[in-house]
Amino acid sequence: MPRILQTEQICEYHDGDYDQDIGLVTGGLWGWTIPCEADTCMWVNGVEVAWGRVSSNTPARILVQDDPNNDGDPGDSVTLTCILVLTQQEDTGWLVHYSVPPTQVSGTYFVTVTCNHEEGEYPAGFDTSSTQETSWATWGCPDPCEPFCGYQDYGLIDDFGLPGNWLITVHSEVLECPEDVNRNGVVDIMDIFHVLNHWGEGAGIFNVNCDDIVDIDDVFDILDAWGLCP
Ligand SMILES: [Ca+2]
Ligand SMILES: [Ca+2]
Ligand SMILES: [Ca+2]
Repeated sequence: MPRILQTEQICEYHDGDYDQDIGLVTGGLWGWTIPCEADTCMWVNGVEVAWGRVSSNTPARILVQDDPNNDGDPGDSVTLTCILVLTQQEDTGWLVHYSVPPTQVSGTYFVTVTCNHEEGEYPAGFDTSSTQETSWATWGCPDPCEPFCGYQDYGLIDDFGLPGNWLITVHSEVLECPEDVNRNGVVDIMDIFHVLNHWGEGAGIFNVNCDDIVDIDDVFDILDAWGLCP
């Protein structure tokens, strides 16, 4: 049964205009990142990216990452989801939509795009007409799904003399009736069994109250919501 998702939110800092593109001068693997805020428990389910001058269908990755200390600095980010995508509509300014497996986020989180490209390519679409000082870059890490490998080479692009905003747009939604973890329309003992089977895990469908761990508090939330979903 499909999840019932409602109340969409969008996170973006750009103005929609593709003014420039950015890549590593020598080519190689790097990442570009924006922070987002989830006021409540949200599920990221899609990301739009505008690609710069890079060969068509270049493999890239889209990451959803938690910010453990919620300070908006991605040096300590923890990857929740990392999906392989191919670049499309390169150098057109079109924001290409990619579906992301629903990923639970709360507080500050990040969306990062990583790409290993050739010298002379510039995969990251960039809006230079203003800056929200929220666009980060990272390089020097070998794993495309772990682009911030322990406070390595990274920073706000404004600090590198490149003020502007990445052309990234993030879509997220609130999950209705989160206590119904098996999504069958009723909150009952089966949901408690599912939670018990995932005891001690972190973010995900079984973490009903959206804190750091699946534990007794999630069971209490299920008991409080007992019965049919609204
Ligand atoms: Ca942080
Ligand atoms: Ca249920
Ligand atoms: Ca919990």
